[in-house]
Amino acid sequence: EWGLGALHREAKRRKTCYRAELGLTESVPYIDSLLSPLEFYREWVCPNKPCIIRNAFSHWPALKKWTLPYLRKVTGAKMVSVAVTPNGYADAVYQDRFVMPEERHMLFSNFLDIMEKKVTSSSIFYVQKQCSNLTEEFPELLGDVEPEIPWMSEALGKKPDAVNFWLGESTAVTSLHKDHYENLYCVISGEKHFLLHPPSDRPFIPYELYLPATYCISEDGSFQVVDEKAAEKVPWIPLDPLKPDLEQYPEYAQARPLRCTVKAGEMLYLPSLWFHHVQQSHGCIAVNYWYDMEYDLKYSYYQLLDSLSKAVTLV
Ligand SMILES: O=C(O)CCC(=O)C(=O)O
Repeated sequence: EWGLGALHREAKRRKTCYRAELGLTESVPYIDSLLSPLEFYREWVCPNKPCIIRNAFSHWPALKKWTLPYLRKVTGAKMVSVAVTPNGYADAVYQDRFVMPEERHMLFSNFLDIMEKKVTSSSIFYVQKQCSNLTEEFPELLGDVEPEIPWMSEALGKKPDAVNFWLGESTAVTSLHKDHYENLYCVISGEKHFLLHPPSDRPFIPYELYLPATYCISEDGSFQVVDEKAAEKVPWIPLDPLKPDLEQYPEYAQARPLRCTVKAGEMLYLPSLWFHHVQQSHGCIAVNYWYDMEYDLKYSYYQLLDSLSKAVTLV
């Protein structure tokens, strides 16, 4: 007999089946031994499933060597790009704009003074330039890691598009977004806290169009949000998954975030098109490898889901 209770149970069962069919789990699984490139491709890349790999880079000198004093000794005298914001949010929605950080060129040793709390500032600093900044701005450090992850390059048949270096304050947050990369995210020291959504959660995640702007610091030290000239609007996610506004975005209640902490010595495989929001412990050091995704059927289906989600929002 199909009473309301039975209908609810059936709906719940179907939802569970659909999540299981998509290979979605309640938590991010750990793997301890390194698989062959083919096995890794078959078991994780193809099904687009995240995992945390232990001991994937235990041979890197960086794990022992990279302390803040060591980084100061090796690269302290160099000018590097640092994202500076008043609130810790670079590339995020603020005051109805998509606001990018002030990109400050500064001596790395001055940045380290802030990280080591030798100098205080009301601004928030994060080395997070995603243009292969490890190879471009910190080549001295490359020998302590690897220019690519050999088994991933073999699995995907390509080299990484970017190798990025991340170091920042605990108040620096990366807002919810997704990338078209297969991402191998390696934590060297400290920890990163990821909140993840599978691409299939797209219908529940709001996007809106925003004029792009940049934080600019004035002489008195206050920040202004300055519009980019003649720029097109940017689609971005206005929702903060840590305190979602369910009155404004009720669909988000149906999304199922997965949370995981990636500790020093661990590598997160973050598949392409997964939404991620990232926080960190103070002074966390990380390196990640972005491999361009295959624009295959998975991508086409995601594009279809994206178009359908937009169409439903417009109705
Ligand atoms: O570590 C972070 O703050 C952000 C990482 C990220 O967004 C990425 O690797 O795509």
